[in-house]
Amino acid sequence: MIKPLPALLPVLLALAVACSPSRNETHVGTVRVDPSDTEEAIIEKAANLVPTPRQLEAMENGFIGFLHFGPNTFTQREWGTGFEDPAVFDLKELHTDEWCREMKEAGMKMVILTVKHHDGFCLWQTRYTTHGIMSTGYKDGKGDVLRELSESCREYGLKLGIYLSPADLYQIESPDGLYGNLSPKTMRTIPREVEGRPFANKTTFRFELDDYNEYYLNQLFELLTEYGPISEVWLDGAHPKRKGGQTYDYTAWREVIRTLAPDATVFGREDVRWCGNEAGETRDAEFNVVTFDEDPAVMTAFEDMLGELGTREVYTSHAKPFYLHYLPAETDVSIRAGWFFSDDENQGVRSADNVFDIYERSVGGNSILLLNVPPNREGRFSERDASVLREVGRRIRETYGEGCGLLAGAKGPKRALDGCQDTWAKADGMVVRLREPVTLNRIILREPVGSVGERIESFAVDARIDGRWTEVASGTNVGFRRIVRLPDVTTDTLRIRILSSRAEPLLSGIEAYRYQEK
Ligand code: OTN
Repeated sequence: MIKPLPALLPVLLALAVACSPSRNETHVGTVRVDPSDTEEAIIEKAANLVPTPRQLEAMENGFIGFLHFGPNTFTQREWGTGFEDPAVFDLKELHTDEWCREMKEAGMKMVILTVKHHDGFCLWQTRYTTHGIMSTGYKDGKGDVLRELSESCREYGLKLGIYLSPADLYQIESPDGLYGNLSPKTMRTIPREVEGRPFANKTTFRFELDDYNEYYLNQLFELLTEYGPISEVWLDGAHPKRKGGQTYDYTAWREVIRTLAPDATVFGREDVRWCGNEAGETRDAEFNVVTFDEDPAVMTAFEDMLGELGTREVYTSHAKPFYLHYLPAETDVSIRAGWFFSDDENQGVRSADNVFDIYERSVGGNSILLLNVPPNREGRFSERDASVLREVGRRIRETYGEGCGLLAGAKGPKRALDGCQDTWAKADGMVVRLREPVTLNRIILREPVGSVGERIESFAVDARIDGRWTEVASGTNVGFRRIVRLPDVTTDTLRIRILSSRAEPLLSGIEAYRYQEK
């Protein structure tokens, strides 16, 4: 068992001169590398590339939740076929308040619901198909899972995101299905009017579209205008089956999303990328400045980004011209063996130790943790999942507390607030003096990525022990947030050494904590 922790350890940060070194030219989101750029110029561009405000907010959210729910919950399958009778979604009760309470308590800032998974079944009252909750017995066909979730999110102060699967097996397999039906592209108005179901939002769009892209955009319009603010649009890259050479008109999707939900990040395209696995694995160095052959602002197809990303070697061996693009990784992983709830006897559930470890490596490794907690057939979280969430939330709170925690009692320096990227100091040789000797085993470092860029490639931390400097930890990059885990060390002075960086290394935050396992 874990004992309650002592209060946050007070550490003095010797940012006596919270200086603001002169800025290089920064670029927001994307910068082009020209054939004439030397290796030095490329590295300088990478070191001065900052995220968009949307991306910065996504990094600040840090820990967010995923809800896979639908016919698969009842059929106990991971991948539906599209042939399911909607009635298999035999929901009798729905406890979205409980989902939100548990996710909030775990420390999550947003929840993303699979409003439509690959099977094509819709969890909201869409106007454009009957393959969904309107054809089930839940509330006599009047129920709306997204509506209930959006109300609970509002009550619990959680942001809301939607997963609207681009793949759609119902539309692929049905005789009159729209996916890959070889329909010609013609000018169409989004949203398409449906008699008796007017829209309060009077925005309209005109695009040249085929049937499936029109269907997808009509649904996006409903989701982005009728359920309150949507903070993330999750575009899965999975393709269970393809038909008829169907393509996705992402240029139109992007315009609709940016117009109706300008603050929403788009997963799987130019705002947030897949980390590359679904097992909670993280890279030792997750650099978020990645490369593209084309300008991602106009790209329509985004391949999964796997393997080594964002290193000097990748930049300098890339064929020119190319684009450097800020693209944070989202580490998506399920608390259960599988994305959907199956059963409580045989389906493995990750331990709190395991989830907390993933949390520290992902949120503390310059990425975002998207943890899936699938509701069960009673419309609740299984107690096995909920107890893990509670324990993880307790460890996060008791170890890291609320907010930034740049440590109380600092003499002179400004407090670098969580997410505040405006104050920074030179990182190399930075000395942190504690008010008294303390025992610590966690250090958080932050770079001012929002205003300067990601620069640090490797660092070491020294502690003064018995009057001598001793190296107690080392690591790779820092970025938005690096959680450094080290054995218990008792000291009254810490020193940061930067071993390698792409430009002048700066820190906007340093914090120290003690995690107690027992
Ligand atoms: O079979 N798959 O489609 C698959 C198997 C294992 C791991 C991932 C996938 S699909 C993959 O899912 C990601 C989200 O977890 C992203 O959406 C990727 O774009 C997609 O390729």
